[in-house]
Amino acid sequence: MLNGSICELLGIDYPVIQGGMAWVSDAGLAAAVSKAGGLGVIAAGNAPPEWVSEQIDLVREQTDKPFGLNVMLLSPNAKDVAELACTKRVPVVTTGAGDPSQYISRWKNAGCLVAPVVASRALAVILQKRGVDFIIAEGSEAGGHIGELTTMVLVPNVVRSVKLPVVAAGGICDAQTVAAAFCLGAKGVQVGTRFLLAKECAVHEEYKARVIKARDIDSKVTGRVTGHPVRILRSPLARKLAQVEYEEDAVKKLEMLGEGSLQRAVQCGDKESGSFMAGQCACLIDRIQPAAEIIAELFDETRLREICGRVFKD
Ligand code: TUI
Repeated sequence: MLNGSICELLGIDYPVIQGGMAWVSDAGLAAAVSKAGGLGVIAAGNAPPEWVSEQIDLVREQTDKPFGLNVMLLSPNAKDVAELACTKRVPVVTTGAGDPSQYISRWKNAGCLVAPVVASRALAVILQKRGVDFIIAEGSEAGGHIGELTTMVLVPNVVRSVKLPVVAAGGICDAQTVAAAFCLGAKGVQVGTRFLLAKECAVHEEYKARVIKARDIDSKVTGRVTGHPVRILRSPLARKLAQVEYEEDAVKKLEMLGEGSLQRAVQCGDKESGSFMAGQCACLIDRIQPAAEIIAELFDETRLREICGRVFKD
């Protein structure tokens, strides 16, 4: 059940891609997810190519299974990391936070599968023409940098607009939301926030504690005036960001507050000035588990049958 085109295309057992979360998605998490039958993804974020190269080698030391590399297009290192994907023959490249058009032919010539994250129908249509292999449509329930549209609207709109398989992202964290994504026409899911609570995820224990205790109203979108809105959990930093948003020189002030804030949350659990990025679904999850157990729960066949059975009975 549910293991169609995406599994065959990627050579994986479950149609789940681990979100490429900057500072979070390292070789340890990616290898755990790939070993468990999903697609583990290393996030380059703003990191230099040397660090990314090391992480690729570390994944390959731990597993022969396919894995991905997420290229964050706003990074000053994006170009070098994009080239690294070719030289290291990374099986799958995902992208975020921009239009990857300029890199696609290089990646395809190097034999990579290419899956951009999009936040709008228009970019999905353009990237289909450029020859990507599938599309990841990420709704604004997601954590980190987000677009305007919700998963509920974006996913079916992209599904009806392209011929390629579509993977749904944003708000997907359990069997119920996996079933919902497939109802919207997706052929797979990308999951970020739930993997923050994987045993193999090396974020600071304070970060995990905050995700565990998050309520629905603890999710905030900051930095809208910069043109790069970011969803984070409520914190002193979130409050400061909201305060300066409409002040003079807001963009500069927001940049200064944001600088290094994700790293401080991930590595130090900095309660004052850390940026704890997480999706809205943080309020739906509350347990640290091995990645393999998370994947088993996402695709719990009995549970999925029960959920879908209920949809058609009522
Ligand atoms: O990229 C993400 N999530 C991220 S990136 C990130 S690092 C960062 N930190 C602060 C500010 C900005 C980035 C943290 N979380 N998700 C994928 C995603 N892509 N969400 C939205 C988009 C997107 C937005 C606009 C993709 C394409 C796009 O196109 C605009 C264009 O250039 O056509």
